[in-house]
Amino acid sequence: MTRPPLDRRALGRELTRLANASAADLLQRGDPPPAATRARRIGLTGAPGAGKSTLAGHLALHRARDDGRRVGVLAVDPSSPRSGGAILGDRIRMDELQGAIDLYIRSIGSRSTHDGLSDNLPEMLDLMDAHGFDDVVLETVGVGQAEYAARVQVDTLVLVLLPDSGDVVQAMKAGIMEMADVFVVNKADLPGAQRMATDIRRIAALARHEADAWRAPVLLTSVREPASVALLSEAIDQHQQWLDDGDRRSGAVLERARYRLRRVIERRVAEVVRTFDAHRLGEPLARQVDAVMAKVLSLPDSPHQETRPC
Ligand SMILES: Nc1nc2c(ncn2[C@@H]2O[C@H](COP(=O)(O)OP(=O)(O)OP(=O)(O)O)[C@@H](O)[C@H]2O)c(=O)[nH]1
Ligand SMILES: [Mg+2]
Repeated sequence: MTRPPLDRRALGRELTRLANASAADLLQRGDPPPAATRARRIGLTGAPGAGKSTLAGHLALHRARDDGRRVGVLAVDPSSPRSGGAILGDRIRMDELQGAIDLYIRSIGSRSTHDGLSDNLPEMLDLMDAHGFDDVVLETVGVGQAEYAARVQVDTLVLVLLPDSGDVVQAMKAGIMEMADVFVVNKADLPGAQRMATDIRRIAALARHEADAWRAPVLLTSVREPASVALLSEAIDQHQQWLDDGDRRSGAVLERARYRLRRVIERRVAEVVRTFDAHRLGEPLARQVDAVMAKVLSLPDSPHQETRPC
């Protein structure tokens, strides 16, 4: 392999810059359109405390160490001290290994978005591609619209559920069951895991499938059982293979591009409206829209202060 070594400092610096960039900054950067996605994008989503960070860490470690892949983990941290602590704890243990294997872990704030994802995640994922990652594992907390946003960004979405919780009912209500490519009943060392897996299999069997459709497997995982993490990794590879076999990636790529375009426009408009002159709010609506759109297109003088989380 002739891949250049991972430049962690440069990557860290660029991710920080992106994490702090407003929509106006992004538009002004004038990045070229991204080349074809290279890394396999794996999403882990689920309720707070489901064990996503721990599982993401172990999955990444397995793929980097046993499969010799360059793996990055981006954990979108909804700024809760709990998740921050957990991912940090994992990182400290993994740092010891990071010299020997190609593993990079980074937690990023969710900033102003309400969808549980970082604003500039598409750009961050492109950056990971540019740094030669084979896999990017993305952790997002399942709140509200987070699943759709996560669904769009990744190739394989893993839904992480806790045994004996109301997670399945919640997921069904939110329509997430249909979005998942792999179901995981995590913390399978706790009671109730097997029964929950059986319930999910029953629910999943009710869904109608085309003959060649992907059937989401239901797995039991626990950090105390390394073989369970290896099985999850295999299931992810099988799903990726299924995507390749049927040339099924192109639709998702277009959907991703549309989502990104919509998000940057929405954010840019929000930036301008936030600082729109209060005196003008009494004017006819069409005039206000004209004024806002003119500003949207002209791009601002001081984009940074406009996007602090509100
Ligand atoms: N028993 C058991 N506990 C686990 C397992 N995996 C994680 N935990 C514990 O569950 C707690 C939450 O783990 P996290 O990995 O931080 O969960 P998370 O889903 O990332 O949490 P948020 O990011 O806050 O939503 C921690 O105390 C972990 O030690 C497991 O397989 N079994
Ligand atoms: Mg977490």
